[in-house]
Amino acid sequence: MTVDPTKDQVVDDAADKVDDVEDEGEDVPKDGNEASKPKKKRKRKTKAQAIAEGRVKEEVKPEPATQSEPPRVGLTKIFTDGVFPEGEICEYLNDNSYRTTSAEKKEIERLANENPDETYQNIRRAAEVHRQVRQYAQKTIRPGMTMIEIANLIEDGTRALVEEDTSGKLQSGIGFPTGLSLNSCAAHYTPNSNDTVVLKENDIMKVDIGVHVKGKICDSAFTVHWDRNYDPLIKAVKEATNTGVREAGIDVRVGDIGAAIQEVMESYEVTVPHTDGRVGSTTYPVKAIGNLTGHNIAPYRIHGGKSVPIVKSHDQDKMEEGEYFAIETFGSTGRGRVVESGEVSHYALNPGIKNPPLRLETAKTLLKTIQKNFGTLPWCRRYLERTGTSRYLLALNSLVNQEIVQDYPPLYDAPGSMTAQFEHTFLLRPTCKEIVSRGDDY
Ligand code: 57R
Ligand code: CO
Repeated sequence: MTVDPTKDQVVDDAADKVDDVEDEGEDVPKDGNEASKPKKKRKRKTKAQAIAEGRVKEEVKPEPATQSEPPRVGLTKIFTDGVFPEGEICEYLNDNSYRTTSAEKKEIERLANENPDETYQNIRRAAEVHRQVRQYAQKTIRPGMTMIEIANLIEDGTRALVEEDTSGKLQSGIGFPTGLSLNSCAAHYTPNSNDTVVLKENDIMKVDIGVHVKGKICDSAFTVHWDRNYDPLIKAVKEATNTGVREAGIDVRVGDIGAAIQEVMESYEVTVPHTDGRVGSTTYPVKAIGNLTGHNIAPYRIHGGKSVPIVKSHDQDKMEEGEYFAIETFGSTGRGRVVESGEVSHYALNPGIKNPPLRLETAKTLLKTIQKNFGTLPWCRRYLERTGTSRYLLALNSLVNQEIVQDYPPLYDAPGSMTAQFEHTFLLRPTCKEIVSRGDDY
């Protein structure tokens, strides 16, 4: 039934039947003669009386809650009807413009949304968590904070708002480790628990946040900086990502998207005054990082197997109806290429692994912990430690060496270079493109 949560008394359907209920002991003829029994006179009782007498249960539907600061209110308490905000809707163009109104395409969408695992509400709920958590992150992150403090600020918010499922069923939670890559590090850095790094005023930090509901992952990233000299780098990457998202569509070749991204990205330059005592400044062309890519997203898998280049490429792969994509672009004042370096924090189970034969007992136990807590979702050492796991490094390295677990070392451009990233997740719906992670910030 529909209720008005602003009314103070709201009763369930049972209360609608109280009018037909007779009070006990009333209207019984004194002489016991059935024939002389007067016609039952029904006394109307109000719902309020019935509730007061405890004969019907009062079911007060809670008022929709508002978000707290720091954010800790689960989104199902705010969007109590289970309807979450749509992302930015973009009509398909040219050969695909028929999709906007096609009855066949609308029917395909309707059918998909009948399945609770496939409805768009899952990814939209993940995306709304993303927007609320990043809004708080953007106004709270300051130089002087440790990387651990920043990771906790984001992850505590995400876990609360998405109402993290810790039962092992993986119905909702963090989608991948919070990326907090600094300066020449473009991706795959999150602090391990012994990290002592403190954010500095002249750092450029890529904040990559992942949220999932029923395995539908919202993957979106932004960059924070305080040194105004780098404004053009940030603008180049933001525009390049928006270009990629705009160019994307059903039947579009990913190589063509890469060319469009690179064109926009590399139309910018950055001029930075010398800080080593020399007079003057150096101007750097902004380069797209050629060996990083966007990717499609499959259920519980951050990388679904298709890549979206961010430089011109002859990749003939096409985007297809129904696919989810994360388009992320990386700009750099360096070489425009990254290499793996430094201590690893990010890992993921290789897909298709079930019960491999393992000699080490500790590796068997660790694999079970990983399967139960993360499945094929990426995770980091801090997340493993939260499950109560300790002294796991030998067992973990053995799983990595046997290619059961994949490690993802941090990715660096040249020393002294600066890199930036923006990223959005979108759906290639049968009838339109929906940029689920779009916000008023980026
Ligand atoms: O978006 C284990 C993760 N992803 C977290 C996110 O692309 C991803 O081209 C993967 O935790 C694993 C890339 N790498 C080449 C060097 C092969 C990176 C770009 C950044 C990132 C993090 C990504 C990449 N590939 N998959 C998602
Ligand atoms: Co991504």
